[in-house]
Amino acid sequence: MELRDKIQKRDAKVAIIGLGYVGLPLAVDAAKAGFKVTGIDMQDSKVNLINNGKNYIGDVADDDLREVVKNKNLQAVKDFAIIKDMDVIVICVPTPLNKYKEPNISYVQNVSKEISKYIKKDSLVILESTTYPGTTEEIVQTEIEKSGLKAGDDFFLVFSPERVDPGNKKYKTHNIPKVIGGINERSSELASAFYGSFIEKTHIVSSPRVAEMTKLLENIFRIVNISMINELALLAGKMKIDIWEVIEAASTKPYGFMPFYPGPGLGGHCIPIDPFYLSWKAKEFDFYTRFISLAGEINDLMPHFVVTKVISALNSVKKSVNGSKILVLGVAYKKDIEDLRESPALKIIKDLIKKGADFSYNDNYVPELKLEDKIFKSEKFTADTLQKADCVLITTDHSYYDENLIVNNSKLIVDTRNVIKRRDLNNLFRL
Ligand code: SAJ
Repeated sequence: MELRDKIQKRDAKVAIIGLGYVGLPLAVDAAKAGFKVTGIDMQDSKVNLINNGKNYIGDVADDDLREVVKNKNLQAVKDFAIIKDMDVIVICVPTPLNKYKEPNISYVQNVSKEISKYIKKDSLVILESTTYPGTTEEIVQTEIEKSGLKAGDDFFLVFSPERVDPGNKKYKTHNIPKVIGGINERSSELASAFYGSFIEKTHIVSSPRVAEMTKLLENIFRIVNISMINELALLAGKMKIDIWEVIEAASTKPYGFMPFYPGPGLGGHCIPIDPFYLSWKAKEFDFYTRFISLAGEINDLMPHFVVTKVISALNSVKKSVNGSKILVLGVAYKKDIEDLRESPALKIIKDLIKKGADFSYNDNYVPELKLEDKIFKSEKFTADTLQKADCVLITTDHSYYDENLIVNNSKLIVDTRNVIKRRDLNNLFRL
């Protein structure tokens, strides 16, 4: 098997299409494993940064990127023509939703068309972008077979879901098992040989659809459980029960329980997005995925609920949002990362500004914030900054937030992330 030998010997030339938070870590890891990797991205900025050894993804080590660029194991281009020399082609482009929460599969479609123009015989194509079951065969295979090559014989085709947990210090590309679903056994074996050269474990399933569904199950599991705990948090609040204490107690159960935590809403580029790829596809089968829809509704409500919490907090000291100085602590969608995508903090901030709040924020991971047509700069996290605010709203639990500093210097605190563990404060309003 020529391609298999090339992979074993690291002679296979690898193209990674889409150099974002999935594609760049993968490109660097494959390059570190000894493959000659060419990243393809439509953005000049990304291509230039990479070719100058400049990193822009938090989960990639600057030195690693610099090293593989310096030793010429990684380069970036914009032009798809390079595909004609490639043996392994991995698609890591976005699969977003449009404003009606319907899949926008155009990036995958367009890239598949480009690959079809240049693909050579006996190459391996892998789709990593999270999508609905059927995409690999209905979109990628259909487009690439327009080249005249037959999937499974003339080229090999696999779906292998990306599994990236931004900011996770323990689980990186190399130690997160890789699920692989090929359109035939040879496809799966080749993908397993490729990933197996820099990922500790691979897990082969019987088809791309199983692999596509696996990824969706992982993320639907999260969105449903996060929305469930958000709903219980709303109820517990009304019942004057501390939901955080309840979760801590339930977590003592050594089996059959996994803690999820209430929050200001659901951010990130995966959990609020991916499940709606399945609910959309399900309609083709006259099937309505009610858990996903309900989860989406509850999570979408949380930012509004947080704004009402701020209103209640200010009301308790006879103040209105209008004209009050509100300091938001944390705008990233989760702790200790810089990513703003779908961040619930942004929805909350826009609503507060619309209500007349005098808004400022601190987020050491996000030095400046562009909202509508204004640019805000992150304030220093100091006693002075806290004292100036009429109300401090904690929306992201970055590790650097010091509970005592906040408690000792804030007039009012709305805490959506259980940063303030003390329960004896009458100026503290919590989820
Ligand atoms: N969140 C809660 N309560 C929780 C957990 C999360 O409110 O108990 C919120 C977070 O604050 C965040 C959002 O949900 O706004 C999503 O958080 P997440 O922990 O699911 O992390 P993501 O979206 O950055 O990455 C996830 C991966 N994370 C984990 O498994 C912990 C994983 O689900 C996927 O590998 C990845 O998305 C992906 O690429 O799909």
